[in-house]
Amino acid sequence: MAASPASVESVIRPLGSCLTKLGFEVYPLKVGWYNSVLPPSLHLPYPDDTLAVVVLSTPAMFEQAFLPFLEQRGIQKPCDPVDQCVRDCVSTAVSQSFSELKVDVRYDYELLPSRKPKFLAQTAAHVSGAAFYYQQSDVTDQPWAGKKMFGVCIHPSFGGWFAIRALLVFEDVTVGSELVQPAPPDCVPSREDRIKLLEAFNFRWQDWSYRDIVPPAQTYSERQKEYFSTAPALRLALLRTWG
Ligand code: GSH
Repeated sequence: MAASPASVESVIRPLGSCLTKLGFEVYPLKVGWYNSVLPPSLHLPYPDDTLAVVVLSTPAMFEQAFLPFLEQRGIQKPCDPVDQCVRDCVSTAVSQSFSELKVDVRYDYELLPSRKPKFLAQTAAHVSGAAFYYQQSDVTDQPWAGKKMFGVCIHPSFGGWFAIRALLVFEDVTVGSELVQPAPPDCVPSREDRIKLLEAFNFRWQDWSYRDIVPPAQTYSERQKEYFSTAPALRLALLRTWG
């Protein structure tokens, strides 16, 4: 497909129209934005101007896609219903919208033979402008005495109440200067709040308080909270109690 200003729109519009109603969001990026912040061993093997799209699930995904998916399909073995649902939604949207295009679809749960993740989800979200990836290095004068602190992405509308699900690389779509890199909204600008965020995420992630570091427009429903706070091995039993 030739490079043209319509290329980004002609990918994002049909993809968004399939996936938004299912509770997902889609953000375009150039492969070069992603590769430029990573060491060569983690690069995506495509030219810098190749179009990619990062797919996030918002709180609505659970009710709009996941529960209907379970209702229709039942639970298949091996039992990874969330991953199955995301794969079903994304692959249906891709095959319906782009039967002519080569799309390399990488899911957050997939590993390469080297055991490295197929893509770094938080980096992709950050460079696309979808969600700021707060890392240890974003805190000046760190109080943690050399301890490793994991970073976390915060979405401007949903705080931590979202998940990064997939990266789609449109192998034959190249984009030029018409796609301008947006800065992700820095919704946790102060050092104090960044410390609070990283400590809540690293030391108390199970209480989910880090997700409320900014007032979220929407959080997970009580049912969704119950589902994700249940160990995966016990979720089937939980689903049965819901009938
Ligand atoms: N592989 C299992 C499945 O497919 O059902 C588990 C999936 C799962 O629980 N994924 C987590 C998730 O969706 C990690 S991404 N969490 C939602 C969240 O933490 O916001």
